[in-house]
Amino acid sequence: MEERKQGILAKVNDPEDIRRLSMADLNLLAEEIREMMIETVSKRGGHLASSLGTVELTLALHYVFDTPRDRLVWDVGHQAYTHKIITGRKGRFDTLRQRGGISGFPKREESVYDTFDVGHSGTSISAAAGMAEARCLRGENFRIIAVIGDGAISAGMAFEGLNWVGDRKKNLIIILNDNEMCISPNVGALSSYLNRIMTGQTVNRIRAEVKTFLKSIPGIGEQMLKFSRQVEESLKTFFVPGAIFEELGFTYVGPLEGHHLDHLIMNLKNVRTLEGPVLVHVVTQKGKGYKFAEDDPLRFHGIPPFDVDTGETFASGGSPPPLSYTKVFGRTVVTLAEEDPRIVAITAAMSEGTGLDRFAGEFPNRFYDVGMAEQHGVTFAAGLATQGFVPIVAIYSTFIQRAYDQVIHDVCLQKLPMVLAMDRGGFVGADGPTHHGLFDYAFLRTVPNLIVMAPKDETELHVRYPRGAGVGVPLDENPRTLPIGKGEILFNPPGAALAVVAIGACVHPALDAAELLLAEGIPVRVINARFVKPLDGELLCVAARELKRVITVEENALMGGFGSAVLELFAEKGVSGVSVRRLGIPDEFAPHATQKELRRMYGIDAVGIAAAVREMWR
Ligand SMILES: Cc1ncc(C[n+]2csc(CCOP(=O)(O)OP(=O)(O)O)c2C)c(N)n1
Repeated sequence: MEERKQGILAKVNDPEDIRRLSMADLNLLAEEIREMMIETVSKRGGHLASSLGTVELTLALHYVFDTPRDRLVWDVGHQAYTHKIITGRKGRFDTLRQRGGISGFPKREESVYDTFDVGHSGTSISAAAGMAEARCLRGENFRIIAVIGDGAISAGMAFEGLNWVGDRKKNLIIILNDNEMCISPNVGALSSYLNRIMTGQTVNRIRAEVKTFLKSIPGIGEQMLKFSRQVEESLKTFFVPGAIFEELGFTYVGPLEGHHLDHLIMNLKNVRTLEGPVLVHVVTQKGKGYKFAEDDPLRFHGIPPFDVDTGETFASGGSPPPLSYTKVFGRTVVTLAEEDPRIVAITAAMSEGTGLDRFAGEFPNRFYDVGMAEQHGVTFAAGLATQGFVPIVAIYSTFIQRAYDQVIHDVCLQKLPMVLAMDRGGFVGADGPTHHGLFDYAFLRTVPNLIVMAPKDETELHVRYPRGAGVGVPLDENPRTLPIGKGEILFNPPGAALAVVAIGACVHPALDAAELLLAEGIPVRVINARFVKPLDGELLCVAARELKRVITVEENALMGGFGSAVLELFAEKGVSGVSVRRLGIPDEFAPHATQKELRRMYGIDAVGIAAAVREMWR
């Protein structure tokens, strides 16, 4: 049995091989793919539950459609592991999310089967729509299929895409992969609507209504009814309840059972023949086929390495790791909210990821999960702020990029009080370039009325903080108020003749570097800048004038980032004759690798900072 199973996946190198398989072998292949996925993710970590839920759907899509000629466009892309395995990357699947290995998301440079780079939600429909226009302009005739989850379709962009596609009437298929889950259970009116569809009540009611209506049309009605019954046989549910989508200009097909290959293949073959925009509603189960992931899809959404037999993640040996920034934030918000009833908290589908789940438990009436809708979340918070509430909006740095205009136009322009707590500031590690939070210093510091701060460790945690564990410093029982725009000198040995000015997660590595250097006879002053804006002008200008050599360190894009702000300050204040070197991320997208590897690569860990100091010291 084992040998036979291995045999099928071994024979599959691209979708052409799949199209030759019998239904029985396809089902075995699905099993083998699940095994490979579980095995690999248990070692590498990754988005297991979502990808387990799309095994049959992916096989059916590649079986029925002529990929790569037909374009398959994934939304978010975290559910595309089967797609990767059967499109020439089986042999490299073991390198998933590792430095130099394959990405956890579709990536055009990796394969011709990856039609669009993804990581953020809601892009598939618009990207597919662009491809559809290009196809028309060129007079070509391939199929385009966007695959989007019930969570991702709540993104504003997805609605914009639906609005466009329904109107343009071009051939385009949207597969709505509905597992009723976002990362946590899905929220929103559309999600409830899909839910009602799945109960089947609406299906039957509308079917009955349509049939009565058809029968009432003399002559033609009877014929249409007969025809529709035939089509219904194959499409299973022709008179469907997707009224919302139908009204928007789509032919709705579904709900289809997403784990029966024969049923999926038969229906997709019919869908392939339909003209105009089509929305196929496929019902899947997140975590399908692996008990632990089925039972706890939230934990297995994005999971670090784990034991396949128990489903448990591996505890790091030795003393317990420091608290994560996320945990510290989650606790602090609860403490603050106990004292201040004006505080409300908002997340965009990431209660657990941002640590707000604790707040949600304590203050359910003051907590809002707006779904994968960052723009809405920020402006919604602005609305609350106009009424005297103090919203704490917790969104990962990379996703706040989505709500840039809302931050400018709806919050800062109106001087509304709000805390934007940006988790995952800096490198995120294995999720890679779509998810690193490397631009926020640069794009936020230009906005008037905004204070931009990054804590050096968990005690200072406030506005933007990195992924992962804190430094391990003891937490202040009673958080102190930090004066706005004030930095601090942390290390100032006698004879210091160079200042390392660091911000956020780079402060502790700068201190470590300073200790290394002191042992070599190189005394440097270490400054924790704390604020990107307003900068502590006095502290920084005094250091520059006194020491004449300054190195800035940040885990952010150099262009327009913290170091640039320091240079602007020196220019404005007429500080001259000072050598400045900026350490950070140059003008490129950082790849996926561990946070440690990336900090090493970009020279912003203790070793890199020390090396930069030595060079300048000479
Ligand atoms: C703009 C944006 N916000 C948040 C996220 C984080 N995120 C990744 S997957 C996910 C849930 C996706 O749910 P769904 O689309 O239903 O797919 P499923 O995982 O259930 O298959 C979230 C919130 C993201 N990738 N992009």
